[in-house]
Amino acid sequence: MSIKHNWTRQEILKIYNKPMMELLYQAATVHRENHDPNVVQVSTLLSIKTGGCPEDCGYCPQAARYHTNIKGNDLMSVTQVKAQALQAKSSGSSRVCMGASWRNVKDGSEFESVLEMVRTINKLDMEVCCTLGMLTENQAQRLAEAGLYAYNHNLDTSEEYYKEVISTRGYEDRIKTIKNVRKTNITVCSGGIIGMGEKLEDRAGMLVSLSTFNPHPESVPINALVPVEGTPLEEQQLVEIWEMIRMVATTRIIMPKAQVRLSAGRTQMSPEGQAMCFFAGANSIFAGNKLLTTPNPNINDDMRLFDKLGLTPSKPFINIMKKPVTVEAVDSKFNSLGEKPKWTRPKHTIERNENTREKAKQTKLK
Ligand code: SAM
Ligand code: DTB
Ligand code: SF4
Repeated sequence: MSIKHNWTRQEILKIYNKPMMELLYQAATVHRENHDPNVVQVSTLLSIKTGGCPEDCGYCPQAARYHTNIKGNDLMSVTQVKAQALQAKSSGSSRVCMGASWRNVKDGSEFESVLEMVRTINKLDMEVCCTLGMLTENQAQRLAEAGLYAYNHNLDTSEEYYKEVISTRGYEDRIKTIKNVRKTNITVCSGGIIGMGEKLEDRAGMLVSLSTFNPHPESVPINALVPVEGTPLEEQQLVEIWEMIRMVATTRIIMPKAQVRLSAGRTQMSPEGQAMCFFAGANSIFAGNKLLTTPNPNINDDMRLFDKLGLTPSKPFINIMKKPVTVEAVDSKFNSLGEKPKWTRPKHTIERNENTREKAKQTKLK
């Protein structure tokens, strides 16, 4: 089947709502036509800057305005990052994804350190991914020169439901950031979260936004909400495994070449449930005891599951893109522009977020 970039919500919902056995058969067929079904890519997350974020994302334990039990820290050093990357490599991981609790990247010494982290990990022959918030074209070019393999920036949900979860940043800016990444050789990693109280139409809406990008994102993380105490979404019901399977299968069918990543929420899933997600077309996971701030299955349990299912972790750089060449800082063609981009702040009121913020203020006063 040729790659399609004009999927509609109706078409996507029709796939999502198929009888389960039909859906699984179609997704597994598309998966085999486009990938080795016995190979799963393994990424390790590393929170290089944790907590204290100014944004109001209703799902996120790192938003400073809510009261969660996150121990924040300053930006990690390049040496610390190198040590963690080596550890990830020895446990079978082919990619390190560095996350920062930032609204957007700011030019300056911290960004220079991140560029050095990218150079360092690329030289270890691992794929390097970053998720640092909104990004200008110049910043994307500088990351590409340093040897970045992928940039993660999630749409999270549909444009309509996004407004009910986040008020401090706009959907358009997220799309703009992805387009800025596309102007470089960096691959795009973009997906979202299910289980935030959205309708099936919103899940389909998010998949419309992702699948109308041409080319499609090279990787699509599907997260199940991890409801964290103190966040506005703390009381959300856990996503049923069937919903995760349907979402993974639908993503696989409409974006056949993408790496579909079974992301947050795996501690809530049984080994059998995860196996069904792999059958439905998931071919990547986040491994390691921690995601950014919340628990993740133990790597030994993951490797035992791989053994039982006959799955092997993939080697780095076997997908679309070859290993990027790192340009050293002194040879860089792109200077820091000291930009101060005006990313939007919609600032509408989300009652759930406001109430949680108020509750947090009271708790902090006590
Ligand atoms: N600050 C940057 C940003 O927002 O783009 C990067 C880090 S942010 C934590 C990366 C992604 O993690 C979010 O876009 C969201 O999809 C996911 N995420 C955050 N908290 C989550 C949670 N509680 N459950 C599931 N996914 C979550
Ligand atoms: C993605 O889609 N999921 C990861 C990664 N990209 C950065 C993050 C999940 C975070 C889950 C909540 C936490 O651990 O803080
Ligand atoms: Fe900040 Fe990113 Fe969390 Fe939003 S998702 S609060 S931007 S760390």
